Order: sequence, then structure tokens, then C-alpha cells
Amino acid sequence: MAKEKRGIDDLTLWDDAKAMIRKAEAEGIQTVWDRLEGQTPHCKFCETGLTCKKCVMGPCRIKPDSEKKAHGVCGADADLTVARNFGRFVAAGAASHSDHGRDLVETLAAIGAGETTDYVIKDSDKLRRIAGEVGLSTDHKDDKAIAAELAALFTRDYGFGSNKRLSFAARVPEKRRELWEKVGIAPRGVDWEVVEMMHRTHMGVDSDAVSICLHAARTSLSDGWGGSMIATEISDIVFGTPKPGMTEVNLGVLKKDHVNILVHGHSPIVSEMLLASARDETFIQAAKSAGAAGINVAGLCCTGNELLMRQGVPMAGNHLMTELTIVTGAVDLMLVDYQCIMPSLVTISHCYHTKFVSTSNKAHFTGAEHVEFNYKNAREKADQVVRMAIEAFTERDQSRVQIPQGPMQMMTGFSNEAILGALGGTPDPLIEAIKAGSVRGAVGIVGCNNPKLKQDYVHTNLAKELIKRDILVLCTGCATSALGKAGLLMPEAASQAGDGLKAVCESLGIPPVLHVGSCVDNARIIHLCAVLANALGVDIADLPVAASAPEWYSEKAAAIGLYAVASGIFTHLGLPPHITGSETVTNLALGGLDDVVGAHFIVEPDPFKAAEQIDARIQAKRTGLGLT
Ligand code: MSK
Repeated sequence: MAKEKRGIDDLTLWDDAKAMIRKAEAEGIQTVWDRLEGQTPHCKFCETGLTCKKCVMGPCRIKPDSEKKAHGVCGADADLTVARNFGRFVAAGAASHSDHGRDLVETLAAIGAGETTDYVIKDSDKLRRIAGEVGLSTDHKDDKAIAAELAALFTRDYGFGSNKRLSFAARVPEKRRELWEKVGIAPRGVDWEVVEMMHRTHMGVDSDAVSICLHAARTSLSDGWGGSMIATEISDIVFGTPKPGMTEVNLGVLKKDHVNILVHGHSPIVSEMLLASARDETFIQAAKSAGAAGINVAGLCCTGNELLMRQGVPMAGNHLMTELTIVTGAVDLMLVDYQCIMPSLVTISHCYHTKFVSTSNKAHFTGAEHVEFNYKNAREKADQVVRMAIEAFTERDQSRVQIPQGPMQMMTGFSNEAILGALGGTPDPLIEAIKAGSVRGAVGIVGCNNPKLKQDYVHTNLAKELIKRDILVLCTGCATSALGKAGLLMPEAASQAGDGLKAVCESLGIPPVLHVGSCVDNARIIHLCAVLANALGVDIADLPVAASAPEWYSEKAAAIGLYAVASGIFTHLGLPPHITGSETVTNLALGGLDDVVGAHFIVEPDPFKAAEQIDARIQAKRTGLGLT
């Protein structure tokens, strides 16, 4: 029997989204929800991880209970097939974050070599602190010399010529490092682990499901403590370490009388330069001459989070809002770098006057205009793009513009430096609050939207349930827009928290949900866990903390979830990955990993049930530490 079509109230929590879904329907524009309906029901073999197309003896579809089809042509069974697919899935996620990090390393090296004037060191103190932390001497050296040495060190972290240990492994509590060594999952090099995963999962190499899954954990760790952490720390050094500040969120951040430019993707390298050009008085005057009141830059997804954290640039929306922003008819230009950019955006932009501009040689989009940015030409290219946006504004049909509502206010910018700064420079007050029970624990709510779930419903209800239970929430990525739109990123939201958390937030003037950045900035969360564990002399797995990716969709989110678990953090997912065709792999994920790395996954689409399970885990960890 065909499944009933979902009503608009089942698609999204938000009025701004509903208004634009209706407008898209009226204007004959297909959105992500329409395409999901077209693709449903999904292939059960693919959904459960039981297809293999990694060689030309196949493709194979494994039917575990069939006499003839229980094995692929090579002899792989369900467990091996699922593990191979999952291993490559995680490797793609780790590669994506880490290749983003590589662009930052290249930029830092160019600053060090004097090959760019467009990018500079904005946070010299952090440059010197990080250099010292990874063992470089900074005495009598200028910033450029230190930048060059640090970039060279991080370059070695990517390869296999290093000492087989990532620079930031020094941050990991000793007990955890010893465990990784014992289990054989200590990450050696960022590219090394990804390449080895591709090798292991070639036909005829690693043919044991558990062994492949353990290497998936190692690969994810090279992302979390390698590529992502490097990306975060260099971004702070080059663009400034975030500090708390106020900004706005939802489609109301678009302005009918302004040139509207949206930045989408992940890398601050492009979006920071675009912002510098858009703030240039010459272009503001040019926009006014074209009949606009000014130039308005707003963000989407994680490049939006990068600008939000450091520059207070407003956020138009998360993953499922990206198409709907163009449907407002108010977007003059969308500038993209890479990751999470639906190819459909080009098609939708062609239904309006919107220019869609790609910038990276590794992310071309058929039908887009391509303006390639690099560290030598970035400002010149950003100027060119702003001129294109002003020209597009003159072609805008104002009768098609619909901006559904006013924006919500939110507080953002909680880097670890800012969090520790608010605590007086040490984690001790937070540790005391945890010991006293006023903050019972902390949970990172991270990740995407997935059109299979009602947009932002799980994010917001889970966060509300956790803060009620005196559990501090940290958020990154697309969860940020959800929780911002729900008003949870405002200090006033402390009134929705339990008495203990409420008192802590009110005394510090902070919200009960702290925005700590983009997807790569999940590295800030594991670093903060390491700081707390080191201060207490325990392992990360002993802390009353958890992670959650309630509405995840991407390979990157799988890598994040796995590095959280492999770092000792209990992790909730709103949907399972494509592994349920293997009992061995599923049981390992949902329990067996606890015996190996001290943490495991749970899968629960209901935010209220998920909150119960997370709370129970946090209470168990508190008891383990001798706390009530
Ligand atoms: S953008 S990976 S949808 S968080 Fe980082 Fe959002 Fe998920 Fe992409």
C-alpha cells in the first residue's frame, strides 16, 4: 500500500519554512521533500547496507537467509558487506573535514611564506599558544616564521612521515591514549587512515567485519583529533578566536531593500573574504547607486556558522532551509564553497534572478558561474562577486519577494577560550558545578537536518528536555539554527532550565545552550572534554557527558559520531546508518563498542525517549565518579 503523503506540518517545525514550501508549490518548484517522496520507498538492500558495487564481478545484493544469495560473488557475507560499506562511508566523512582542514594549512603556510597579503594572522596569541602546545619554540620568532613552522608540522600530520602520532594527541588524556594503543586505533596520520580504509575495503584485503569497524574508528579519530581540530585552530588563528556576541536567525534576516548575498558551505576562507568586500564602503556606495539601501550578508549551514561565531553575521537557516532561502525571491547571489550544497540549488536559482557562484576547484556545479578563489587572488575575486550581486539586485522582481517573518535574536561565539574565559580562565568553576549537581552533565547536540524527520523537531525537543534536567547543551552545525530559532540560544532561555543550570546561566549571563561553531568545530567539544578529564585525572569515558546527532544525514556526521564514541563519549543518533543488515556490526555499534572504547551509540528518533536514555547514562557516570 502506498504511504500517505506527509502534510506540511509533518515536514518542518517552522512557519518561515512552511510559508516558503507553500510558495515553492505555488510556483512549481520542486524541493528536497518532493524528491524524497519520489525516492520513497528506498531500496531495502541499500538501506540496510547489503548492496556491494565495489567490483565488477558484481554488483551484489546479499540476502542473509537465502541459500544462493547469502554471499556476494567474492564470498563476502552480510557482515563483511555492511562493514566495508560503513568503513568507506566514515572515510568519506573524515576526508571531507580533513580536506577542508588542508585548505587552512595551505593558507597558514602561504601566510608564513609571504605568498598572500589577503590573509593575515588575526590572533597572534593563539598562534603562539598552539605552537607551544605542539612543541614548537616561539622565542625570538615573528608570527610569519611561527606560521610557517606550524603549517609544516600540520602538513606532516596529514602524511605518514611523522612520528606516527598526531600533534594534538598531546591533548588526549593518558588513559584514553593508552586504550587506543592497546586496541590498535591510535590515529597515525590524517590521509594515512583514510587511504588505508580504501585499501582495506578493496576486495580481498580486510575480510573481517570487526577489524574494518575498528579501522573506521581509527579513521574517524584522525578526523576529530586531526583534520577537524587543525581546521578549527587555524581558522581561529587566521580569522580570530570567537567571542560571545548577539546576532539573528531565520529567513527574516534577509532584507527586501538590500542586496542580499548568502554564503553557503563550510570554509571561512571564501566567506570571510566576501564579507570584507561587502563591508567595503566603495561597494556599499555602489549598491546605493543601484537603488539598494546597502549590502546584507547572511549565512547558511556551516560557513554561516563560521561567520556567525567570529563576525556576528546573521544566519538565514540550516540544511533544509537552503532551497527555501532562494524561494523568498530576495537572494541576489549565493556564494558556495563545498559540502552540503544541494545541486538542486542551481536549478532553483535559475527560477529567479539569483546568481549561483561556485568558488572551489574541487566543487564545480553544472549551471553555476564559477569564480575560483585561492589565497593569492581571494580579495580580487570577492570584489568581483560583490559586483555581480549588485548587478543581480537590479534584475530582482520585487513582486516575487516574500520574506515571511522578523528574525529571532540569538547569542553565539562560545569558543573554548570564551567558555573558560567566562569561568575565570580555568575549568574549575564548571567542575565544581558538576560536582555540586547544579550542572549534572553536558551534551553536544550537533549535525544536520534530514527530510525523513520533521525539520528541527528532534533538535529542539531534545535540547529542551536536557536543559530541564540541568544538563548543559553545546551545539554546532545545523543544530544551531534550530536551537536559535527556538529561542534557546538566548540568556532568557535559562528560565526553561532546571533550577541548578538556571542559576549558573543567570550568574554568568549565558544561555543554557551554547553555540560552539561549525561541524569541524566539534573538535572544540572533544577538546573541552579532554580539558575536563585531565583536570579531574580521569578518562573522557568517565565524564557525565554525551553527544547527539538527532537529525543527521551526512558521511561527515557519521565520522563525527564515531570519533565521539571512540573518544569515550556515549552518542545518540536520530536515525541509524545503513548497517542494520549486519547483526554483528549493529550489535557492535549499539553495545559492543562499550567493552572496547567505553562508549557506544543509541538510535532513537523520539527526542523525549532519547533524553531519558542520555539522562540515565549521565547519572550512571555521575555515580561512577562518586557524585549524586
Ligand atoms: S552543514 S554536515 S548539514 S551540520 Fe556542516 Fe549542516 Fe550537517 Fe552539513
